[in-house]
Amino acid sequence: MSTGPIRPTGRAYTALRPASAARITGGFWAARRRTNAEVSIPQGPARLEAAGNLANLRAAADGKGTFTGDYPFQDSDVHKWLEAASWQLADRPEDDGEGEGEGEGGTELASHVDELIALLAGAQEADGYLQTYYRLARPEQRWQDLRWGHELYCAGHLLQAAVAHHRATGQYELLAIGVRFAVLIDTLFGQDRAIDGVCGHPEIETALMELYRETEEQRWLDLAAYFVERRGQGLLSEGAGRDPGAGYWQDHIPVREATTVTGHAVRQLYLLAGATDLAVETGDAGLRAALERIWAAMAGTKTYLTGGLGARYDWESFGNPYELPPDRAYAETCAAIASVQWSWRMALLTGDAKYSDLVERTLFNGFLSGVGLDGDSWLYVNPLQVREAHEEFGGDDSVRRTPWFRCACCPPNVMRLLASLPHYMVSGDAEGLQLHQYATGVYEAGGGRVRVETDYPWRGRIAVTVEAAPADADWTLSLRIPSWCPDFTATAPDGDSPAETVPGWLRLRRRWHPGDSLTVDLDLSPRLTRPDPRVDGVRGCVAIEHGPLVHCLEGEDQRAGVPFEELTLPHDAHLTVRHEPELLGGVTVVTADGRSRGGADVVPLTAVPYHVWANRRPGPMRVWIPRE
Ligand code: FUB
Ligand code: ZN
Repeated sequence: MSTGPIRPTGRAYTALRPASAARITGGFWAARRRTNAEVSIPQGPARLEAAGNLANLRAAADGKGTFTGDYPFQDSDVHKWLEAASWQLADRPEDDGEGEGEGEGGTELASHVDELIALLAGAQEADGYLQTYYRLARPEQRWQDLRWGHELYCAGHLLQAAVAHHRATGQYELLAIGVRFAVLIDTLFGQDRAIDGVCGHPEIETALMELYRETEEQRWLDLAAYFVERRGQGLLSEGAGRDPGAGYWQDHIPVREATTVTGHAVRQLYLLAGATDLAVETGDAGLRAALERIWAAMAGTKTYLTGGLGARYDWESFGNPYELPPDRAYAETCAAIASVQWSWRMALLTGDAKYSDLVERTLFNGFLSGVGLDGDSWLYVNPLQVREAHEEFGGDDSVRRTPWFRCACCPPNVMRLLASLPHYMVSGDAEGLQLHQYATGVYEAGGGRVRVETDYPWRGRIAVTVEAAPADADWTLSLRIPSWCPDFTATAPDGDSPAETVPGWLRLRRRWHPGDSLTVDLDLSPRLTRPDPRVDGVRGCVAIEHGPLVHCLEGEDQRAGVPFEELTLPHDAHLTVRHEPELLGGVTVVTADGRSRGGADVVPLTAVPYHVWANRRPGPMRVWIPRE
C-alpha cells in the first residue's frame, strides 16, 4: 500500500491510484531531496525552537507562560515539519545508499520526531483540544473567531502529520493525538451541533478525508463533507475586525457552484484539494464537474508561466483573469505546493494528463524556486521580475532568500512536499502503470514494477525497464507526453509502436517480460514562449523555456556595462543550450543573441533555470524579456 499522502479507499471512484511503492534513487530530484533530507528537515527543530514554536508547546503543557510568535497558527509549522519528517522516515534507501530513512541520520530524525510528539501530547488538553495560542493567549475563547483563529486549520495539519506518521512508521501515538482532537471537533461542529461554522482557512477538509482513508471510519468523511458543503454560505463574512469579504475565504459561493478560483490562494487550493478527495470517495458527479470547471479557469486565466498562483499581494489572493503582473507577482510558495496537491488529486480522479502537466510546470519552476540550493534559505513570494533598482524592505515578502519567516508556513511545507515527492510520480490502474513525472527510480503500481533511468530535465531520454508485470496477461505502460513537447521518438521491444491513443499519454499494451524496456526521447529544444495577449503586464515580451524548465535572465550572467532593463530579444532569436556543471550546482543554460534596446550591437544573453534564481548575490531578474 502507498505510503504517500493520498491513499484512496478500495471503493473510491478514481481513474488512477498512486503507486503502491515509489523510490527516487538518482538524478535531479534525488539531489534536491537529499538536501531536503540532510539540511532542511534536520534543521527544522532548531528553527522551531528559535521561533518559539516548541516553547509554546512546553508552556501549554505546563498550563502557564506566554505565547511566542505573531500568528495563532504557529503550531502548524510543527505539524508540517512532523509530516515531512514522517515521509522522510518512510523513504528507505535501497541501492542509492543515501537518505535519511535508516542508519544514523534516520535514528536521529526518529528521535526528534518522538520528542516533538511528546511535546504535542503534553500540550493537548484533557478534552482533546490542541492549539497553544488559545491555551496561552486566549483562554476561554476557543472557537469564537473562526475567521482568523485557524483552529481547524491547525487541527488539519495535525491530522495530516498524524496520518503520515502512522502510515510511515505504523506507530499510533501521533494518530491518537490527532483522533482525540478530531473527536472533539466532531462533537462540536455540524448543522445540528453547538457550532454551525467553517474555518477561515480550509485545510481540515482534506485532512479529515485522509483520516477517513486511514481509519475507515465514516464519521470523518461525513465531517469533511459538512465542511466542504457548508462553505460558500456567508458564514464567515460578518464580524468585527478586518473583513476582506466572503470571497477571500471562499465563503461567497458553494464549491459546486463556483466557476473559478477566488480569494486567498492557499485557502482556495486546499479547499479544492479536499473537495476533490470527497468527490473521489463519493463519486459525486456534480462536484467533479465543478472541480474540472474551476481548474480549467485557473489554469487558463490565473496561472503564471512558472505555475505560480495568487498574483495579488493584497490578501495573498488571486486576481482577475489575466491579472498576472510579473513584478508584483505574489505567487506564494505554499500556493504552488497546494496547487501540486490539488492537481495531482485531479489527475488521479480523471486520469487526464493535463493535470500532471501543471504539476510538472509547478514542481520545476514556481515551487522549486521557494527553496535555496543550500536547503536552508527560502522565498515566500516568487515574482517573475525583479528590477535593478528594486527597493528591498525585507520581511516575509522579500525577494532575497531568508533563513526563516515570521509567518513560516512555506519552509516546512516545502519539506513535506519534497519528502513525499515519489508519491507524485506514478499511478496505476487495472490496465497497467502510468508515468506522470520523470525521475530516476523504482515504481510499483497497477500490478507491475518499473525502473526508470533519466537525466531529465536536462536531457529528454527516459528509459523504462519493466521489472515485474503480469506473466499471463497484456499490460499497458503509459508515459505522459508533456503538452510543451513538440516531438518525441520511442523505442519499444520487438519493434512494437507505442501510440498516443489517449491525448497526453503514450501507451504500449503488450505482454511484458522482466527486462523489457521502452525508451522515449522527448524533444527538449529550447523555445520562445509568447504570453497570452490579455496579460497586459508582459505584452510584447517572450520567455525562454527548455523542456519543463522556465528560464530567466539574472543580472549576474549578463554582459557588464549593458543596463539590465534595456536588454531585449529578437522574436526570431536562435537559442543555444549548454550544460554548465559548475554553475549553481550544475544547470543547463540557454543563450541567445540579444540587443540593448534600440541598439544595433549584439548582446549575448544567458538564461538560467528560474528555479535557481536568487542563489547568488542580489540582483535583477526577469522571466519575460522585451522583444526587440
Ligand atoms: O494563514 C496560514 C498561512 O499563512 C497561509 O496559508 C499563508 O498564505 C500565510 O498567510
Ligand atoms: Zn507559505
